[in-house]
Amino acid sequence: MSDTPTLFRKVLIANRGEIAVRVIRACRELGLETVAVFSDVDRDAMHVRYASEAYPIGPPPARDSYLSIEKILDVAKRAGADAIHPGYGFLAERPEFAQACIDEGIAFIGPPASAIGAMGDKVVARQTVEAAGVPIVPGTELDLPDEDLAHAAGLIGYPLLIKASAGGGGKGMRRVDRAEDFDNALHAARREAKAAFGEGAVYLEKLIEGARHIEIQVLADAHGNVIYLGERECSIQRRHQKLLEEAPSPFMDDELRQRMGEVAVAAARAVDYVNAGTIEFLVDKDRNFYFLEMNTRLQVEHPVTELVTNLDIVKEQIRIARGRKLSRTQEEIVMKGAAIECRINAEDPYNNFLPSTGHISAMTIPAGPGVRVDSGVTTGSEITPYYDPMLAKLICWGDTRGEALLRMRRALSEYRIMGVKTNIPFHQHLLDSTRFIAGMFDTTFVEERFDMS
Ligand code: MV4
Repeated sequence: MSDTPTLFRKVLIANRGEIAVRVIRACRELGLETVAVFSDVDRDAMHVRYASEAYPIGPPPARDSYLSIEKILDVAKRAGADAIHPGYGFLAERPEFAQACIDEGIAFIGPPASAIGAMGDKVVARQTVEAAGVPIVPGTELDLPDEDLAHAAGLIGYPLLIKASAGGGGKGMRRVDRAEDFDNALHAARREAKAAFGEGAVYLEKLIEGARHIEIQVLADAHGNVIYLGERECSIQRRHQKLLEEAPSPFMDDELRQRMGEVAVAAARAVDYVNAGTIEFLVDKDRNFYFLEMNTRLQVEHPVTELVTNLDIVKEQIRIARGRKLSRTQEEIVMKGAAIECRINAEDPYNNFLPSTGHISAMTIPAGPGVRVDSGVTTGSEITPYYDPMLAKLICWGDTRGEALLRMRRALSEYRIMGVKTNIPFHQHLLDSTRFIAGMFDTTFVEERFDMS
C-alpha cells in the first residue's frame, strides 16, 4: 500500500435513498463535490437534489440502473469523479465492481476486492477466520460431495443447518431436524442455491438455538491499524430483515465486548481488511460466541455506533480511502450512553408487512434532543415497488438505554407520514413490550413471541 495520500475532490455515490443522502452529507462537510446517479423514477429524489451534479443511468429496475457497473463507471469518467462510494446493497459487495473502479484509476471507498471476495464465499470465510483463531460454529469446511456431507451431518448431530456457500443474510438456509430428512433437504438446498446464486455449493453448521445476533463494527486503515467500535444488538428482525438495532447490546458486558472485539479485529486482519466492516456473531445464552459472516460494507445500522462513539464512520471511510491513518486508536474509543435505531419502512404491519407504495402527501419528521433522522424521502416523494421499502431511520440517543427508549417513544409519536402505510405502529408496540424493555429477547422474539394485535 502506498503512503502517498490519494487526493480527491469529487465523489460519485453509486446508490439512492437515505444512504446516498448520508454519504453526500459527509462529503459536503469534507468540502468534496458529489455526483449522484439516478434511475428514471428517481429523477426528483432527495439524493439527486443534495448532490452537486446528477446523471441518469436508465430505467427503474436495479439491474438496468443501480446495478450496472458499466453505466456507473461511464458517469464517473464523464463527471471526472476521483472516488466512488457504493453505500450498502446494490454493488457494494461485488468484488468485480471494486476492482473495476481501481482499474479505471478511481478510488473505491470500501475494502479491497480480494477481501470482499474472501468474505463473500462463506466457506472460504469460515476457513480463513478459523485459521486466525476466530470461533466458528461446528460444521464442514469444504465444498464436499453429498456422501461426505451426509457423513459429516451424523458427526455434527441434529438439528443442523444447510447453508449456501454463496449465500448470506439467511438466503439459502435450511434447517434439518432428523437424519432421515437429510438427503431430501440437501438436494432441495443445492437446487435452491443453484437457482439463487448460480452455484449449488453448500456447507453444514450445527444449529445454535435461541441465540442473539450481535455484530462488531471494525475500522481498518491501509497502514495496518485495525480497531473495533463496540457492538450492535441486531436480534430484533423478521424474516432476516432487521427492524430495530441498538448499541450497546443490553446483553453485553465489558469483558465479553473486549473478547469479541479482539476476535473481530483478528477476523478483519485475516483477509487484510481495509476500510469499514462488520463481523456478525451468534451469541448463545451461555455467552459462547460464533462467527457467522463478515459484511464488507457500510451497514444500514451504522448510526447507532456513531452516536455512542461520537465518530463519523462515513468520514472515516473517506479518510481511509485517501490513505490516511484512522483518526483514533483503540484506547481513544470511548462509548457513551445508548442509541436505538428504528427502521421506518413503507409496509403494513397489520397485513403481514406487505410493502406499501404511493405518494407521500405530507410528512412531519421528529426532532429535538437526542433525535437523528436519516431519511431518503421528503413530502412529495413517490414510493415505488422497485427498491427497498426503507424510507428512513429514526435514531435516538440517551445517557442510558432507558432514556433512549423514552426518546424513541416520544419521537415515534411525532412522526407523521401521509400517503403510504408504515411500520411505525410495529415499533410503538415493540417499545411497549415488557420483554423488549427488559432486554430479554433473541432472534426468534419478533416471529415467535410478539403479536401486533
Ligand atoms: C445460524 C443460526 C443458528 N445456527 N447459524 C441467519 C442469517 C445468516 N447470517 C445466518 N443466520 C443464522 N445462522 C447457526 N449455525 C441462526 C441464524 C438466524 C439468524 C441470525 C442472525 C439474525 C437473525 C437470525 C434469524 C434466524 C436465524
